[in-house]
Amino acid sequence: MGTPGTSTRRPREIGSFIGGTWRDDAPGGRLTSVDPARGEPVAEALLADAGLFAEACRTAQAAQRAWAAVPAPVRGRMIEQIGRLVEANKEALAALVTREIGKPVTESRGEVQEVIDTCAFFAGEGRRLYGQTVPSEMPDKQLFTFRVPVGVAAIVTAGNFPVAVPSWYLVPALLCGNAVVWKPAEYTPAIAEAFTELFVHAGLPAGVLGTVLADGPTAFDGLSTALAAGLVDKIGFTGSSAVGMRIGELAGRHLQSPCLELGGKNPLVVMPDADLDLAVEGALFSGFGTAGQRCTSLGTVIVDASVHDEFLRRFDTAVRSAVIGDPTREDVLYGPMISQRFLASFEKHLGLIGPHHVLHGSTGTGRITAANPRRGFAGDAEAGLYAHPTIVSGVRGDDEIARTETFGPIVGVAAFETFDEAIALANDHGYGLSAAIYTETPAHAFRFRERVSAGMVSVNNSTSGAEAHLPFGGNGRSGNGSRQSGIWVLDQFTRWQSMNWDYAGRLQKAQTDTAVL
Ligand code: UN1
Repeated sequence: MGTPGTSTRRPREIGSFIGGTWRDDAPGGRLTSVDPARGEPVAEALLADAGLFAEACRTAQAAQRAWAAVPAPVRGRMIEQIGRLVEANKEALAALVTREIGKPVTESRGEVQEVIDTCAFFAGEGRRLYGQTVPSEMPDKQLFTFRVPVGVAAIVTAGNFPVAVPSWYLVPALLCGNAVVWKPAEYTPAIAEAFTELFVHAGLPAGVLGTVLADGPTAFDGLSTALAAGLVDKIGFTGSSAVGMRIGELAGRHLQSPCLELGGKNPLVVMPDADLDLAVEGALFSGFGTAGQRCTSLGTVIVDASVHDEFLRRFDTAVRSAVIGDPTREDVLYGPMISQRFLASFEKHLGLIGPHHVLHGSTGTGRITAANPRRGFAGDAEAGLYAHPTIVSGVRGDDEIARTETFGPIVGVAAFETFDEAIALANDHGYGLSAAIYTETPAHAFRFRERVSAGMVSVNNSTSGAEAHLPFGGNGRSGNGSRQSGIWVLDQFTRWQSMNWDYAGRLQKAQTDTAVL
């Protein structure tokens, strides 16, 4: 018998999905996912080992050829059907995202909507997937280009966007005629199962999509084995820059170029002519929304010295009055950290606060508990993994806190005197994902766009909130220049093949038989 108030019910077990069936073995051990707002178990992941990962890749490879032979418009119809199913289950899927990772339900709905939008975009792409006809330098000869699927795509995603970011890979990869092995975050087994089921119910042939629950090091070993055996043709990875670098090295040894979407230290510049209330709203959302657990979360606000104190005063007021707590409420700015690991990592980053910094935004730092309370808190502080919001002012360019991704509800504020200083603060951390500027002057906005090293630039909008049909990705430590979403991701999941067709009836040699006028 359990102690009073403790549930003895075992959570549901979820294994990997390989070749059209759910496995019930756990060669890599077990892991319980926990509702981070309530501390209750959600599901138990039956983890795979490296061998099972490689087996999933082999199964995918065997299924890929037949899938590639399905006409692209028909594959597009399948994507359309996946989108329809996701839409019909939007509320349930959003509720599950909220339950397993603590994302506020309004944002979970937005995340599911992003999946629907991605499906809508790529369903139509099935009828385009254009190649080209290209003129030849020789007479009686025609050149063509075709997009060819790469083969098997191994996709490894993080748990902070457990359905939207996977959809950015899975949907275009499948549309292009690839088979996919997806390794979701091992601490989101219930979401991974539900998401996989939606793809399967749309009618995807067995083996074309495999889902492997494994921890990071095991997946890395599995990937290594599968690459050596020629079972993987493209890796897609969203996660930390440190792991991304290791994946890049591994892929490079097999002459592969992975699609890497990594960390960020995203700046938001406030010019003297900015609408300060709008800038505060943007900083609040991108700094503290989802508890700062996005790769596009705001890192440092870089404020013109003439408006610095006023901006800080308003930002502090906004953060203090924001509702933090139970993610099932419609009004919370943010809920708990995704898991104990995310909370612990965030708390470690609080050590980056130095003696010259000043804290704002809250009455405490670290975890919100009864002993370390926060005014206006709306949740079960003892059971949930809630963290105080923290604003740190007095940040300088060479501070660790200005250069390190913190992945939690902490935002730095730095002052600048000249535009060059603002650009240096915005760039010198080495990441290059997303950057925002608040200004009423078009010239400032365009100069910023030109000089900031970021894959995505916002003017008078926050650093987060990408749209499903714009290129997504970063430079420097944020990635390897690959881009996701929209038509640009097609270059990740297809390779260009050219064909030349000579109807001259004699051998024409390029460069030699070229007519010179
Ligand atoms: C991520 O955090 O990995 O731009 C992606 C955004 C989201 C995607 C973030 N739609 O905020």
